[in-house]
Amino acid sequence: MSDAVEAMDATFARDVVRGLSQPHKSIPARYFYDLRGSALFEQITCLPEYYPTRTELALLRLHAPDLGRLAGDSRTVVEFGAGSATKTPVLLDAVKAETFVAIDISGEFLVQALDELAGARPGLRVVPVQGDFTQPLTLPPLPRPLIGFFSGSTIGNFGHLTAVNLLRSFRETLGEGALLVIGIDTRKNPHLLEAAYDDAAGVTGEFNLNMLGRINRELGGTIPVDAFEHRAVWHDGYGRIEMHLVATRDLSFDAAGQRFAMAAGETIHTENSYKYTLAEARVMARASGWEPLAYWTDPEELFGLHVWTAASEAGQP
Ligand code: AVI
Repeated sequence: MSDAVEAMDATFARDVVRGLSQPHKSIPARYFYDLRGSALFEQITCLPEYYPTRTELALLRLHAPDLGRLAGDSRTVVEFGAGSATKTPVLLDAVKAETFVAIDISGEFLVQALDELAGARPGLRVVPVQGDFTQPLTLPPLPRPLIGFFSGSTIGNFGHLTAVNLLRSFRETLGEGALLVIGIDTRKNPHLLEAAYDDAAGVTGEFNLNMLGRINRELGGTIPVDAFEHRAVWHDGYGRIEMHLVATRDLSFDAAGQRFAMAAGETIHTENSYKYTLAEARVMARASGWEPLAYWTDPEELFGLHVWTAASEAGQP
């Protein structure tokens, strides 16, 4: 086992033990994405109830000419995170990108995804950067100004303070004159939201339950996965969808070398997905060193595509 894999296992074990030892049990959502979890997430993005992916893609296509105009002479796109085989090419074409920088923690993923992109665009210079995009990064020398891309409303999976810190860190990484193209899911009818996170085919349930399967596979767990149910609830006060795993009976299990017990009805909180009004999204932009430049939504206002520009202190009294 490589040192990196061992360190990852140790972090996973520590986070699971910490999360399951709290009075309200939780496990960080980032642990959804093992190989099986990533494949299930891909399936989720195609579900009829899960509107974000297709709506954001349609907005990118519809506003490609506007994106091209706003980008001006910027020809370098920097994508934060795993990226999307369907959305990324639309932005690259819209701004006539000459250089594409993809930042992801998983080197393996990067190489595979970038090979595909580069294959289809022989003129594009592709620069993989393996790193943790939640921290400011020093990028290699690049033609500037840069266009950041953060799609899928991934920002919604972070709490407000963490989200602002993350966006501030993007601002620092991208530098003066940068643009950020960011997809942010909107607040809407709770029935639509709950259906999107609890689909009829049960794929989101499988995605959620896979977290327990992963603990069993990777951390020597004995969790009776069949004794858990998926639950997705909208919390209006917090402005977020919460995903939980509910114990359907009293049970106990081992995980990462520790014993845990749960009473029937007790839950493990696995994900928050925050939704933002336009006004809230703009406050978030300004709180993190960005100035809102453009905003597009679909006729039903299911999803928001925002373009922000790096705010400058120049000219401030
Ligand atoms: C990755 N992220 C933006 C998704 C979301 O909508 O919060 C994850 C997801 N969870 C359940 N369905 C999709």
